[in-house]
Amino acid sequence: MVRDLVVDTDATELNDDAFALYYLVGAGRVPSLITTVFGNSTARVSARVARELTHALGHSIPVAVGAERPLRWDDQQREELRKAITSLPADIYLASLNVANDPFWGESPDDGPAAAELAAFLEASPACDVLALGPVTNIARAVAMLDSAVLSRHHLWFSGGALHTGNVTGVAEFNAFADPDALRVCLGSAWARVTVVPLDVTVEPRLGIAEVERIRRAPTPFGKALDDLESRSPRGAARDREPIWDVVAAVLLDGSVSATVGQGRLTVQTELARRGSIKFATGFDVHDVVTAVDASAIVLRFEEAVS
Ligand SMILES: [Ca+2]
Repeated sequence: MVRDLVVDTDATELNDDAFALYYLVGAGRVPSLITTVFGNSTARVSARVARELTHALGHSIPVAVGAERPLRWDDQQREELRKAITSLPADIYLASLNVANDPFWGESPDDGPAAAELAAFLEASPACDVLALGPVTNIARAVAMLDSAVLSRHHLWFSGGALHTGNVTGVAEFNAFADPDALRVCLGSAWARVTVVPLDVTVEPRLGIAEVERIRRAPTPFGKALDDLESRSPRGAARDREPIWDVVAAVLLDGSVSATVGQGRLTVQTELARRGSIKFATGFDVHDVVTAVDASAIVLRFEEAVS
């Protein structure tokens, strides 16, 4: 039986989420539903990107707009978080959480219906992989609408968290930092399995210069899009492109490349000082955490699927 797939994403034009969507469709693992969330941009922008991208690939996949803000978002939360973010170094990537981003901190539109649509899909599906590529706000909301018996048929994959070094603060990765309360809900729910693919491994595979030069010449929608990106935003002769973070989780979910996985229990900190930091305790069989990957096998598999 082919398992269903839902992708929850904060895609922007040709970022790593978009790469992951190109990969999944190219690999024949077409999502039945895409839900979008704030993070790299707004949930609404991500939905537009996901629609355009999947149309370009010849698929008409339902795309539902989701949360524009984290789960816990009262005045006090917002002001404390804004203060904490203001004190971070200026070169930290904060995307929609940047304090200069009015739509996020001010009066942005209401959340879309993604959580309810995800819950309805999971209710009906016999077995589904839910691939979380952004903050997990929509998924936490969907979890709250479902019985344990429904959740226990499904597998959650989360691209994010950092076991050692974060990319927003010294301890926190972006997706975990953006909504640690939602991540706590998701980690504590009755999924058949939860697999976490942390920053520690998602930073490893990189598209080298040779791969980029080959892929951009491929007569595929991704090849054309990458060629366009290369023309608009050149890397400079001696640099590869950035890591392909979310692609790593997508490739591992696909099962064609294996990885080293540790069993244990993951917990996430929600208080401001250590917001989004995760701790992994071994000796439990609660969560699977990917601790090592074959970076070149992942890049090769990606290239095959999108070329
Ligand atoms: Ca993402």
